[in-house]
Amino acid sequence: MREKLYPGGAFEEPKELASRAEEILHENDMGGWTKASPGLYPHQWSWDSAFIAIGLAHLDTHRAARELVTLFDHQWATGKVPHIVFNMEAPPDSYFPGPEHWATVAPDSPDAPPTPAPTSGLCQPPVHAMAAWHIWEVAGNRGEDILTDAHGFLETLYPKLFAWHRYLATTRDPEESGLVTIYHPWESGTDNSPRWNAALERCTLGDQPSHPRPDLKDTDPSERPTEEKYYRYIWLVDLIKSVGCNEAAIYESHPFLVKDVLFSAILVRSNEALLEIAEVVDAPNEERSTIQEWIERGLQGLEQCWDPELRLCLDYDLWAAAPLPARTVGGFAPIIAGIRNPDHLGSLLEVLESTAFLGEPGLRWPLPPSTSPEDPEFDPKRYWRGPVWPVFNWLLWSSLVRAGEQERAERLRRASLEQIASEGFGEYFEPFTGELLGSDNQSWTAAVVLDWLAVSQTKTEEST
Ligand code: 2M8
Repeated sequence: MREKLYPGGAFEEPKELASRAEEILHENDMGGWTKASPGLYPHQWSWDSAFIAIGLAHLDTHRAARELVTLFDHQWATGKVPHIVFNMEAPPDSYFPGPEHWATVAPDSPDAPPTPAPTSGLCQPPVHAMAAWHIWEVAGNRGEDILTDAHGFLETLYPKLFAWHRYLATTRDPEESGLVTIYHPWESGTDNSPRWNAALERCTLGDQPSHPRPDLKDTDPSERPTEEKYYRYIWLVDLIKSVGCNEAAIYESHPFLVKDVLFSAILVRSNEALLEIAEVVDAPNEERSTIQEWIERGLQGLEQCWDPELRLCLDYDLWAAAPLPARTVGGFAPIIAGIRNPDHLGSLLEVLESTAFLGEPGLRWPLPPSTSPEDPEFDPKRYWRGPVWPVFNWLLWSSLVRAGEQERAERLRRASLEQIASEGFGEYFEPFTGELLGSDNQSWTAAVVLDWLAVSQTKTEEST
């Protein structure tokens, strides 16, 4: 057994943490939108931008709102918010697959995004309504002018958010199961997670030309997906392209159709936020009832995915008509959705504290590895297969706060801040040594730090 490194003592937040987080967001700011990281990710990623907006709100609510508005400027006619909006000034060999590879939908197709169309054809978890609501709440503490500005922002964004959620609740859930179907592991945001192993292995691959791997230029290959996995990712992209991103055709024949529980849980939580926004902008009652129905359906759908043996929520492979067993942080999806079943919540909290996650004695900090060290697919360095992700910890922390689990949430927040103060603003971290992995100066890590520090600020104000 490894030596326990986490001392668990008092931790003083270094003063420079906030200024460094602010600097990183400033350095990655492209004027109206923020690149996900300085080198590895030179474009605008959808859910990264939502988290970034949550952090930016503490610096400038107007700029935070702009982050979302620029993203939604690229929303497709279907309501889909693309997973990447490409930065056409980034060198063509800096990221693959880039805009040239994605260029696929005819500009006159009814599904086409506004021209020019520098976006991918996939999407990512819908954190956006949560971010928009957060901006409104922060603006509320900042005076009348800022609040008026934020009101205008919510009025502009609300119909777009509604169209986005409607797309997810209908086109991505024709079964009305309450669970969103993803077409590619990249849509889950937890891209390389073993959650997708069985579904990926079931797909028979056709011939595939070799492809570039610019992601391996500055990052150790042991921290990135294997070539074998990448081959499958690009192959799935090419299948989606081959039908011009037509959703009906994809649903008919695409080999990777998976109900993603984490994505679906984030949708439930964002629908709660959308309902709040609907109230502020005085949206029609009919739309509010629809949002409420989506929430109920989402919660029921997640309930169906409960695995009594693993005591986690599992994704579901539509072609195999079978759950996808894996012990990953995705299994905590019901906590993120705001689960109402107290037995399942209790079980999830036990699993979270068990040796499968936070109770593993060798952890550098008591933070959940993205894949449990007890899962046979655990890999402590490879992305989403074991490392600790601050952005996921923020999701879990904020969900625990909502669930009334203040103490657990606070432990997570403090350990996360300690991790970042000690190692830097990494994309992810090795769970046992604490080593920073993937990209340094990752924007969403800086953003969640700003939000966590705002909580410390409130606590200090309350105690004085
Ligand atoms: C990672 O994903 C991209 C593909 O979308 C990649 O590896 O090239 C994931 O961690 C994803 O969740 C994240 O949005 C993106 C940018 O940070 O990087």
